[in-house]
Amino acid sequence: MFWSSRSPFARKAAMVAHECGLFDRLELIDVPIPGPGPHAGLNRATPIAKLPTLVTDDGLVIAGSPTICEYFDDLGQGGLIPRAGAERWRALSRQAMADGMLDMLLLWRADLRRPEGCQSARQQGVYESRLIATLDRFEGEAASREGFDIGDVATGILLSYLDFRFPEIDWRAGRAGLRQAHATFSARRSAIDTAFAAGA
Ligand SMILES: N[C@@H](CCC(=O)N[C@@H](CS)C(=O)NCC(=O)O)C(=O)O
Repeated sequence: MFWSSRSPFARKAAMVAHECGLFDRLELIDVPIPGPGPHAGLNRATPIAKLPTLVTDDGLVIAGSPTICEYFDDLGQGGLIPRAGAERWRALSRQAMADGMLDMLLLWRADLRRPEGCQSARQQGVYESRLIATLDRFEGEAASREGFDIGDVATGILLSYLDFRFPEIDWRAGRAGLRQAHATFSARRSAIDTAFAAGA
């Protein structure tokens, strides 16, 4: 699997592999982001060159973290993605919301790295208000959450990414439910073994 220890989407896929008992069978190919140039292996596997991308021993290319997570859950019978009913759509939608927020955080971070005059304060304000609303939604649901599914993996990674790349955002303040849920998430073996590593 093409991945980076700094990519939240790659971490989600790696964590799901771990939860499904497949982590030891994964060969992780580190792709620096931003890299010095195109990565030949990744570009050969997928024209959009996104992390994570999985190539199976049979040569099947599986693109996008939700698809890769589903593949692992299916193969390893991890039970992280409910098979049917409202539970399935709830879990997948929570994953989609956390992933969508992560997409915004990547854009926010890219904007923050532009020279000051080229940044968009208005757009950053939009990212911030959506982040607050999303975290408040997750906080509202935290007390009634049971079990551990793909939505919990994605939410845990979103919160870890905030700690990793936006340490100035005190998302724990006033969100005791999420704070507790994240402490439990962070103690899982799969979270420890796939933790973000500092770097560029
Ligand atoms: N929707 C995709 C998003 C993947 C994504 O944005 N990956 C980032 C790393 S976190 C990436 O590959 N960035 C490099 C680039 O876009 O050139 C997924 O869930 O896998």
